[in-house]
Amino acid sequence: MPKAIITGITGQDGSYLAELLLSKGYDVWGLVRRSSSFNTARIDHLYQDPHHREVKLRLVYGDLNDSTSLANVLEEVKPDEVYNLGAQSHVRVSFDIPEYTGEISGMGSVRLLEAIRRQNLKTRFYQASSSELFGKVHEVPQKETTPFHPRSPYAAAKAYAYYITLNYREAYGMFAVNGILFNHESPRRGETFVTRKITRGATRIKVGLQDKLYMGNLESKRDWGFAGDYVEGMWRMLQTQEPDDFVLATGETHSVREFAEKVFASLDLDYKQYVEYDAKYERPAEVDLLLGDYAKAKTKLGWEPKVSFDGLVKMMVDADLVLAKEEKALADHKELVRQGQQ
Ligand code: NAP
Ligand code: G4F
Repeated sequence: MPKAIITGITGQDGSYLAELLLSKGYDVWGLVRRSSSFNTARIDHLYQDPHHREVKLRLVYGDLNDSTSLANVLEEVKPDEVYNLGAQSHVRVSFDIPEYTGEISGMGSVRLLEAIRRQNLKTRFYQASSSELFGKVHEVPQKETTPFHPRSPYAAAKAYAYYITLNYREAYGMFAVNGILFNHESPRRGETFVTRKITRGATRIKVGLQDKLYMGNLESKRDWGFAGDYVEGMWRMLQTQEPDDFVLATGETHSVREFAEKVFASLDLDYKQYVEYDAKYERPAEVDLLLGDYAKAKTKLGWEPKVSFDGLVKMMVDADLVLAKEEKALADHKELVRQGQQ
Protein backbone atom coordinates (compact mmCIF):
# COMPACT_ATOMS: atom_id res chain seq x y z
CA MET A 1 0.00 0.00 0.00
CA PRO A 2 1.41 3.45 -0.82
CA LYS A 3 1.67 5.78 2.16
CA ALA A 4 0.97 9.51 2.04
CA ILE A 5 1.21 12.34 4.54
CA ILE A 6 -1.05 15.34 4.04
CA THR A 7 -0.35 18.60 5.86
CA GLY A 8 -3.46 20.77 5.99
CA ILE A 9 -5.72 17.70 6.01
CA THR A 10 -8.38 19.55 8.02
CA GLY A 11 -8.68 22.20 5.30
CA GLN A 12 -10.79 22.22 2.14
CA ASP A 13 -8.23 20.61 -0.18
CA GLY A 14 -6.86 18.26 2.46
CA SER A 15 -10.28 16.71 2.98
CA TYR A 16 -10.88 16.11 -0.75
CA LEU A 17 -7.36 14.78 -1.23
CA ALA A 18 -7.70 12.40 1.73
CA GLU A 19 -10.91 11.04 0.18
CA LEU A 20 -9.19 10.57 -3.17
CA LEU A 21 -6.11 8.82 -1.77
CA LEU A 22 -8.19 6.55 0.47
CA SER A 23 -10.30 5.58 -2.55
CA LYS A 24 -7.06 4.62 -4.31
CA GLY A 25 -6.00 2.35 -1.45
CA TYR A 26 -3.42 4.62 0.19
CA ASP A 27 -2.61 4.63 3.87
CA VAL A 28 -3.15 8.28 4.69
CA TRP A 29 -1.57 10.18 7.57
CA GLY A 30 -2.82 13.65 8.32
CA LEU A 31 -0.90 16.28 10.23
CA VAL A 32 -3.21 18.24 12.52
CA ARG A 33 -2.63 21.21 14.78
CA ARG A 34 -3.71 21.10 18.36
CA SER A 35 -6.77 23.31 18.65
CA SER A 36 -8.85 24.36 21.66
CA SER A 37 -11.97 23.31 19.77
CA PHE A 38 -12.64 20.55 17.24
CA ASN A 39 -11.22 21.31 13.80
CA THR A 40 -11.77 18.00 12.00
CA ALA A 41 -15.34 18.56 10.74
CA ARG A 42 -14.30 18.21 7.08
CA ILE A 43 -12.73 14.78 7.64
CA ASP A 44 -14.84 13.29 10.43
CA HIS A 45 -16.72 11.16 7.88
CA LEU A 46 -13.43 9.58 6.81
CA TYR A 47 -12.15 8.18 10.07
CA GLN A 48 -15.38 7.44 11.85
CA ASP A 49 -15.85 4.11 10.11
CA PRO A 50 -19.10 2.47 11.28
CA HIS A 51 -18.05 -0.91 9.85
CA HIS A 52 -14.81 -1.07 11.89
CA ARG A 53 -12.78 -1.84 8.81
CA GLU A 54 -9.03 -1.45 9.00
CA VAL A 55 -8.25 2.20 9.69
CA LYS A 56 -6.59 3.77 6.67
CA LEU A 57 -6.55 7.34 7.95
CA ARG A 58 -4.48 8.33 10.93
CA LEU A 59 -4.12 11.78 12.40
CA VAL A 60 -0.95 12.92 14.12
CA TYR A 61 -0.28 16.16 15.93
CA GLY A 62 2.27 18.43 14.35
CA ASP A 63 2.83 21.94 13.11
CA LEU A 64 4.61 23.46 10.13
CA ASN A 65 6.26 25.78 12.63
CA ASP A 66 7.77 22.85 14.51
CA SER A 67 10.57 21.00 12.68
CA THR A 68 10.74 18.29 15.32
CA SER A 69 7.14 17.26 14.80
CA LEU A 70 7.69 17.12 11.03
CA ALA A 71 10.85 15.02 11.32
CA ASN A 72 9.13 12.68 13.78
CA VAL A 73 6.15 11.96 11.56
CA LEU A 74 8.37 11.45 8.51
CA GLU A 75 10.60 9.06 10.45
CA GLU A 76 7.59 7.11 11.69
CA VAL A 77 5.72 6.88 8.38
CA LYS A 78 8.50 6.98 5.74
CA PRO A 79 5.86 8.04 3.23
CA ASP A 80 5.93 7.53 -0.52
CA GLU A 81 4.29 10.91 -0.99
CA VAL A 82 3.94 14.14 1.01
CA TYR A 83 1.34 16.73 0.05
CA ASN A 84 2.16 20.05 1.71
CA LEU A 85 -1.23 21.77 1.80
CA GLY A 86 -0.90 23.35 5.25
CA ALA A 87 -0.76 27.14 5.20
CA GLN A 88 -2.03 30.39 6.61
CA SER A 89 -3.97 30.63 3.38
CA HIS A 90 -5.98 33.85 3.70
CA VAL A 91 -4.55 36.68 1.61
CA ARG A 92 -6.28 39.54 3.48
CA VAL A 93 -5.25 38.12 6.86
CA SER A 94 -1.64 37.80 5.70
CA PHE A 95 -1.37 41.61 5.77
CA ASP A 96 -2.24 41.49 9.50
CA ILE A 97 0.09 38.59 10.36
CA PRO A 98 2.85 38.77 7.73
CA GLU A 99 5.60 37.21 9.83
CA TYR A 100 3.49 34.24 10.93
CA THR A 101 2.31 33.74 7.35
CA GLY A 102 5.95 33.65 6.23
CA GLU A 103 6.77 31.07 8.89
CA ILE A 104 3.94 28.69 7.98
CA SER A 105 3.27 29.22 4.28
CA GLY A 106 6.93 29.83 3.37
CA MET A 107 9.35 28.32 5.88
CA GLY A 108 7.05 25.37 6.57
CA SER A 109 7.99 23.99 3.16
CA VAL A 110 11.73 24.02 3.74
CA ARG A 111 11.25 22.38 7.13
CA LEU A 112 9.48 19.49 5.43
CA LEU A 113 11.90 19.27 2.50
CA GLU A 114 14.89 19.33 4.81
CA ALA A 115 13.42 16.60 7.01
CA ILE A 116 12.90 14.41 3.92
CA ARG A 117 16.44 15.11 2.70
CA ARG A 118 18.15 14.49 6.04
CA GLN A 119 16.40 11.14 6.43
CA ASN A 120 17.41 10.09 2.90
CA LEU A 121 13.80 9.28 2.04
CA LYS A 122 12.69 8.68 -1.54
CA THR A 123 9.48 10.57 -0.77
CA ARG A 124 7.77 12.51 -3.57
CA PHE A 125 6.84 16.03 -2.46
CA TYR A 126 3.93 18.19 -3.61
CA GLN A 127 3.97 21.92 -2.79
CA ALA A 128 0.66 23.81 -2.83
CA SER A 129 1.76 26.80 -4.89
CA SER A 130 -0.71 29.45 -5.91
CA SER A 131 -1.87 31.67 -8.76
CA GLU A 132 -1.38 34.49 -6.23
CA LEU A 133 2.29 34.26 -7.30
CA PHE A 134 1.31 35.98 -10.58
CA GLY A 135 -0.21 38.87 -8.58
CA LYS A 136 0.14 42.01 -10.68
CA VAL A 137 0.07 39.92 -13.79
CA HIS A 138 2.65 40.26 -16.54
CA GLU A 139 0.58 38.42 -19.14
CA VAL A 140 -2.92 37.05 -19.71
CA PRO A 141 -3.55 34.15 -19.44
CA GLN A 142 -0.95 33.06 -16.88
CA LYS A 143 1.02 29.86 -17.41
CA GLU A 144 4.05 28.09 -15.93
CA THR A 145 6.49 30.50 -17.63
CA THR A 146 4.70 33.73 -16.64
CA PRO A 147 6.91 35.85 -14.33
CA PHE A 148 5.82 36.15 -10.69
CA HIS A 149 4.82 39.44 -9.08
CA PRO A 150 3.52 38.71 -5.55
CA ARG A 151 1.12 41.28 -4.08
CA SER A 152 0.75 40.14 -0.46
CA PRO A 153 2.75 38.65 2.41
CA TYR A 154 0.92 35.40 1.60
CA ALA A 155 2.08 35.46 -2.02
CA ALA A 156 5.63 36.42 -0.97
CA ALA A 157 5.70 33.44 1.40
CA LYS A 158 4.38 31.16 -1.34
CA ALA A 159 7.08 32.49 -3.71
CA TYR A 160 9.73 31.34 -1.24
CA ALA A 161 8.04 27.94 -0.94
CA TYR A 162 7.87 27.65 -4.74
CA TYR A 163 11.56 28.39 -5.22
CA ILE A 164 12.78 26.25 -2.34
CA THR A 165 10.81 23.32 -3.79
CA LEU A 166 12.46 23.92 -7.18
CA ASN A 167 15.82 24.28 -5.47
CA TYR A 168 15.60 20.94 -3.63
CA ARG A 169 14.66 19.30 -6.93
CA GLU A 170 17.67 20.82 -8.71
CA ALA A 171 20.17 20.64 -5.86
CA TYR A 172 19.40 17.21 -4.42
CA GLY A 173 17.51 15.48 -7.23
CA MET A 174 14.39 15.22 -5.10
CA PHE A 175 11.03 14.48 -6.71
CA ALA A 176 9.57 17.81 -5.60
CA VAL A 177 6.88 19.60 -7.62
CA ASN A 178 4.83 22.78 -7.52
CA GLY A 179 1.15 22.76 -8.39
CA ILE A 180 0.36 26.37 -9.27
CA LEU A 181 -3.34 26.25 -8.58
CA PHE A 182 -5.85 28.92 -9.45
CA ASN A 183 -8.73 29.53 -7.01
CA HIS A 184 -10.77 26.44 -6.31
CA GLU A 185 -13.88 26.30 -4.22
CA SER A 186 -16.51 23.91 -2.90
CA PRO A 187 -19.17 23.58 -0.21
CA ARG A 188 -16.20 22.90 2.12
CA ARG A 189 -14.51 26.24 1.33
CA GLY A 190 -13.65 28.30 4.39
CA GLU A 191 -16.45 30.76 5.14
CA THR A 192 -14.26 33.88 4.93
CA PHE A 193 -13.17 33.29 1.31
CA VAL A 194 -15.29 35.29 -1.06
CA THR A 195 -17.26 32.56 -2.88
CA ARG A 196 -18.35 30.79 0.28
CA LYS A 197 -18.98 34.10 2.04
CA ILE A 198 -21.40 34.95 -0.76
CA THR A 199 -23.17 31.57 -0.89
CA ARG A 200 -23.44 31.46 2.91
CA GLY A 201 -24.64 35.07 3.11
CA ALA A 202 -27.15 34.87 0.26
CA THR A 203 -28.74 31.64 1.50
CA ARG A 204 -28.99 33.00 5.06
CA ILE A 205 -30.64 36.14 3.63
CA LYS A 206 -33.03 33.94 1.66
CA VAL A 207 -34.30 32.16 4.78
CA GLY A 208 -34.46 35.37 6.84
CA LEU A 209 -31.39 34.86 9.05
CA GLN A 210 -29.55 38.01 7.95
CA ASP A 211 -30.32 41.28 6.12
CA LYS A 212 -27.12 42.38 4.44
CA LEU A 213 -23.82 41.06 3.16
CA TYR A 214 -20.81 43.33 3.68
CA MET A 215 -18.04 42.98 1.11
CA GLY A 216 -14.93 44.64 -0.31
CA ASN A 217 -13.77 44.97 -3.93
CA LEU A 218 -16.30 43.43 -6.32
CA GLU A 219 -14.32 44.18 -9.49
CA SER A 220 -11.44 41.73 -9.15
CA LYS A 221 -11.59 38.67 -11.40
CA ARG A 222 -10.74 35.10 -10.56
CA ASP A 223 -10.43 31.78 -12.39
CA TRP A 224 -12.62 29.63 -10.11
CA GLY A 225 -12.75 25.84 -10.31
CA PHE A 226 -13.98 22.98 -8.12
CA ALA A 227 -11.58 21.74 -5.41
CA GLY A 228 -12.51 18.08 -6.04
CA ASP A 229 -11.16 18.36 -9.60
CA TYR A 230 -7.94 20.02 -8.45
CA VAL A 231 -6.87 17.37 -5.91
CA GLU A 232 -6.97 14.83 -8.74
CA GLY A 233 -4.42 17.06 -10.53
CA MET A 234 -2.20 17.16 -7.42
CA TRP A 235 -2.12 13.38 -7.30
CA ARG A 236 -1.33 13.11 -11.02
CA MET A 237 1.65 15.47 -10.58
CA LEU A 238 3.25 12.93 -8.24
CA GLN A 239 2.68 9.98 -10.62
CA THR A 240 4.79 11.28 -13.53
CA GLN A 241 8.21 10.02 -14.65
CA GLU A 242 9.96 13.35 -14.12
CA PRO A 243 9.17 16.02 -11.52
CA ASP A 244 7.78 19.21 -13.03
CA ASP A 245 5.57 22.20 -12.16
CA PHE A 246 2.02 22.60 -13.44
CA VAL A 247 -0.75 25.19 -13.58
CA LEU A 248 -4.27 23.94 -12.79
CA ALA A 249 -7.06 26.30 -13.82
CA THR A 250 -10.31 26.42 -15.78
CA GLY A 251 -9.34 28.95 -18.46
CA GLU A 252 -12.34 31.15 -17.55
CA THR A 253 -12.42 34.28 -15.44
CA HIS A 254 -15.34 35.99 -13.66
CA SER A 255 -15.59 39.03 -11.41
CA VAL A 256 -16.62 38.83 -7.76
CA ARG A 257 -19.62 40.96 -8.73
CA GLU A 258 -20.63 38.40 -11.36
CA PHE A 259 -20.33 35.58 -8.82
CA ALA A 260 -22.53 37.49 -6.35
CA GLU A 261 -25.07 38.39 -9.04
CA LYS A 262 -25.36 34.75 -10.12
CA VAL A 263 -25.70 33.39 -6.60
CA PHE A 264 -28.40 35.86 -5.56
CA ALA A 265 -30.23 35.45 -8.88
CA SER A 266 -30.31 31.67 -8.39
CA LEU A 267 -32.23 32.38 -5.17
CA ASP A 268 -34.55 34.87 -6.94
CA LEU A 269 -32.86 37.79 -5.21
CA ASP A 270 -31.21 40.94 -6.56
CA TYR A 271 -27.69 41.22 -5.08
CA LYS A 272 -27.82 45.06 -5.32
CA GLN A 273 -30.44 45.15 -2.58
CA TYR A 274 -28.32 43.17 -0.12
CA VAL A 275 -24.61 43.63 -0.82
CA GLU A 276 -23.06 46.61 0.99
CA TYR A 277 -19.51 47.92 0.83
CA ASP A 278 -17.19 47.73 3.82
CA ALA A 279 -13.63 49.03 3.37
CA LYS A 280 -12.27 46.59 5.92
CA TYR A 281 -12.45 43.82 3.32
CA GLU A 282 -10.17 45.69 0.89
CA ARG A 283 -6.51 44.66 0.66
CA PRO A 284 -3.57 47.11 0.74
CA ALA A 285 -2.60 45.68 -2.68
CA GLU A 286 -5.09 43.81 -4.85
CA VAL A 287 -4.72 41.07 -7.46
CA ASP A 288 -7.04 42.36 -10.18
CA LEU A 289 -7.15 39.59 -12.75
CA LEU A 290 -6.35 35.90 -12.68
CA LEU A 291 -6.89 33.66 -15.68
CA GLY A 292 -4.99 30.41 -16.05
CA ASP A 293 -3.80 28.39 -19.03
CA TYR A 294 -3.77 24.70 -18.06
CA ALA A 295 -2.57 23.40 -21.46
CA LYS A 296 0.57 21.79 -19.97
CA ALA A 297 -1.43 19.84 -17.38
CA LYS A 298 -3.84 18.74 -20.09
CA THR A 299 -1.07 17.48 -22.36
CA LYS A 300 1.27 15.93 -19.81
CA LEU A 301 -1.10 14.85 -17.04
CA GLY A 302 -4.29 14.31 -19.02
CA TRP A 303 -5.94 16.63 -16.48
CA GLU A 304 -8.95 18.82 -17.20
CA PRO A 305 -11.48 20.51 -14.92
CA LYS A 306 -14.87 18.78 -14.96
CA VAL A 307 -17.15 21.15 -13.02
CA SER A 308 -18.22 24.33 -14.85
CA PHE A 309 -18.59 27.79 -13.29
CA ASP A 310 -22.39 27.44 -13.23
CA GLY A 311 -22.06 23.92 -11.82
CA LEU A 312 -19.84 25.22 -9.03
CA VAL A 313 -22.25 28.03 -8.15
CA LYS A 314 -25.16 25.60 -8.04
CA MET A 315 -23.27 23.04 -5.94
CA MET A 316 -22.31 25.68 -3.36
CA VAL A 317 -25.73 27.36 -3.25
CA ASP A 318 -27.54 24.03 -2.89
CA ALA A 319 -25.30 22.92 -0.01
CA ASP A 320 -25.51 26.25 1.81
CA LEU A 321 -29.28 26.44 1.38
CA VAL A 322 -29.58 23.14 3.25
CA LEU A 323 -27.35 24.53 6.01
CA ALA A 324 -29.29 27.79 6.20
CA LYS A 325 -32.62 25.99 6.46
CA GLU A 326 -31.30 23.79 9.27
CA GLU A 327 -29.97 26.87 11.05
CA LYS A 328 -33.34 28.62 10.62
CA ALA A 329 -35.27 25.63 11.96
CA LEU A 330 -33.04 25.57 15.04
CA ALA A 331 -33.43 29.32 15.56
CA ASP A 332 -37.23 29.03 15.25
CA HIS A 333 -37.28 26.15 17.71
CA LYS A 334 -35.20 28.13 20.24
CA GLU A 335 -37.55 31.10 19.85
CA LEU A 336 -40.59 28.87 20.53
CA VAL A 337 -38.93 27.46 23.64
CA ARG A 338 -38.08 30.99 24.81
CA GLN A 339 -41.66 32.16 24.30
CA GLY A 340 -42.94 29.06 26.14
CA GLN A 341 -40.79 29.95 29.12
CA GLN A 342 -42.22 33.47 29.43
P1 NAP B 1 -7.49 25.97 4.01
O1 NAP B 1 -8.86 25.42 3.88
O2 NAP B 1 -7.27 27.30 4.60
O3 NAP B 1 -6.64 24.88 4.86
C1 NAP B 1 -5.38 25.19 5.37
C2 NAP B 1 -4.89 24.02 6.19
O4 NAP B 1 -3.60 24.35 6.73
C3 NAP B 1 -5.80 23.68 7.38
O5 NAP B 1 -5.85 22.29 7.53
C4 NAP B 1 -5.03 24.30 8.55
O6 NAP B 1 -5.30 23.68 9.79
C5 NAP B 1 -3.61 24.01 8.11
N1 NAP B 1 -2.64 24.81 8.83
C6 NAP B 1 -2.69 26.14 9.10
N2 NAP B 1 -1.63 26.49 9.84
C7 NAP B 1 -0.90 25.37 10.04
C8 NAP B 1 0.29 25.10 10.76
N3 NAP B 1 0.93 26.05 11.44
N4 NAP B 1 0.76 23.83 10.77
C9 NAP B 1 0.08 22.84 10.11
N5 NAP B 1 -1.05 23.04 9.43
C10 NAP B 1 -1.54 24.30 9.40
O7 NAP B 1 -6.75 25.96 2.59
P2 NAP B 1 -7.16 25.21 1.23
O8 NAP B 1 -8.07 26.09 0.46
O9 NAP B 1 -7.51 23.82 1.52
O10 NAP B 1 -5.76 25.25 0.45
C11 NAP B 1 -4.80 24.21 0.61
C12 NAP B 1 -3.42 24.74 0.21
O11 NAP B 1 -3.44 25.17 -1.14
C13 NAP B 1 -2.95 25.94 1.02
O12 NAP B 1 -1.55 25.84 1.13
C14 NAP B 1 -3.31 27.13 0.14
O13 NAP B 1 -2.47 28.22 0.42
C15 NAP B 1 -3.06 26.53 -1.23
N6 NAP B 1 -3.86 27.08 -2.33
C16 NAP B 1 -5.21 27.14 -2.23
C17 NAP B 1 -5.95 27.59 -3.30
C18 NAP B 1 -7.45 27.65 -3.23
O14 NAP B 1 -8.04 28.33 -4.08
N7 NAP B 1 -8.09 26.97 -2.31
C19 NAP B 1 -5.30 27.98 -4.49
C20 NAP B 1 -3.91 27.88 -4.56
C21 NAP B 1 -3.19 27.42 -3.49
P3 NAP B 1 -6.52 24.17 10.75
O15 NAP B 1 -7.75 23.44 10.27
O16 NAP B 1 -6.06 23.74 12.10
O17 NAP B 1 -6.64 25.65 10.60
O1 G4F C 1 -11.78 34.53 -1.90
P1 G4F C 1 -10.59 35.36 -1.68
O2 G4F C 1 -10.26 35.71 -0.28
O3 G4F C 1 -9.39 34.61 -2.41
P2 G4F C 1 -7.97 35.06 -2.94
O4 G4F C 1 -7.47 36.30 -2.30
O5 G4F C 1 -8.04 35.07 -4.43
O6 G4F C 1 -7.04 33.87 -2.43
C1 G4F C 1 -7.46 32.52 -2.56
O7 G4F C 1 -7.03 32.00 -3.78
C2 G4F C 1 -5.60 31.93 -3.94
C3 G4F C 1 -5.32 31.37 -5.34
O8 G4F C 1 -5.25 32.42 -6.26
C4 G4F C 1 -5.04 31.04 -2.86
F1 G4F C 1 -3.71 30.92 -3.03
C5 G4F C 1 -5.38 31.60 -1.50
O9 G4F C 1 -4.91 30.71 -0.49
C6 G4F C 1 -6.88 31.73 -1.37
O10 G4F C 1 -7.45 30.43 -1.37
O11 G4F C 1 -10.74 36.75 -2.48
C7 G4F C 1 -11.03 36.78 -3.86
C8 G4F C 1 -11.31 38.22 -4.28
C9 G4F C 1 -10.23 39.22 -3.86
O12 G4F C 1 -9.97 40.06 -4.95
C10 G4F C 1 -10.88 40.02 -2.75
O13 G4F C 1 -10.42 41.36 -2.65
O14 G4F C 1 -12.51 38.66 -3.65
C11 G4F C 1 -12.33 39.97 -3.20
N1 G4F C 1 -13.28 40.24 -2.12
C12 G4F C 1 -14.25 41.21 -2.13
N2 G4F C 1 -14.93 41.22 -0.98
C13 G4F C 1 -13.35 39.62 -0.93
C14 G4F C 1 -14.39 40.22 -0.21
N3 G4F C 1 -12.62 38.59 -0.43
C15 G4F C 1 -12.96 38.15 0.81
N4 G4F C 1 -12.27 37.11 1.32
N5 G4F C 1 -13.97 38.72 1.56
C16 G4F C 1 -14.72 39.77 1.09
O15 G4F C 1 -15.61 40.27 1.77
